[in-house]
Amino acid sequence: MITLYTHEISGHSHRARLLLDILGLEYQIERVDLMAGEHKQPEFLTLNPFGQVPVLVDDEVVLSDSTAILVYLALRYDAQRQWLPRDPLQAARVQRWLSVASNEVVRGPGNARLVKLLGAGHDLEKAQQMAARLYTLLDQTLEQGQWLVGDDPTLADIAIYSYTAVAHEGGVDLAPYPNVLAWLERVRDINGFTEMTIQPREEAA
Ligand SMILES: N[C@@H](CCC(=O)N[C@@H](CS)C(=O)NCC(=O)O)C(=O)O
Repeated sequence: MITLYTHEISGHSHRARLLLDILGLEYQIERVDLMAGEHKQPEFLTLNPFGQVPVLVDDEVVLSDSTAILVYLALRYDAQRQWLPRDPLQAARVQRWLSVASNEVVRGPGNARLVKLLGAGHDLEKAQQMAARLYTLLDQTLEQGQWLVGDDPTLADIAIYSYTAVAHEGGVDLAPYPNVLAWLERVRDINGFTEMTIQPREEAA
């Protein structure tokens, strides 16, 4: 059985959850109370010494880092290799966007959202400027095609989606980026898609 340790406010966690849902995998959610500091307690640190969600447990496998989890799930459970293509150049292009998801997305829209939602001590103006630069480039990329890499959605789209969908929560307006807005809708149309704002499963039950 797969278990995903998450918190509902976490865009990193949503990436992992989104792929689990799209692949139609059975899994359970273990909510980690970030506000209560549960992620820094010894029990959780044995799963991820960095003290961060998400963490995926799949039988004997314990894996942290959202993009690492995406790669693992795609290689293990997507026999068609749609989500992480076999072609070396396409795979490298997907990796390029996974790096953007771990860097520019976090430092831009991610940090702006943390300031606005939780009062985190990041420089809001700088984060919003980084977001504007990121979405200008993303908009240009999406002028060339429907998806970030190739003709079908890949891990690249999943990894960039989660924080982009809630960019407004960090005061980042996506109206100037029509290609990004249209792409968000295309991601929402993928079979199995689930939005980040849904209740954690144990509370919804
Ligand atoms: N590189 C990690 C970053 C994960 C991350 O920053 N998670 C946040 C929640 S969105 C967290 O757990 N923060 C708590 C902390 O860093 O203390 C990933 O991609 O999963």
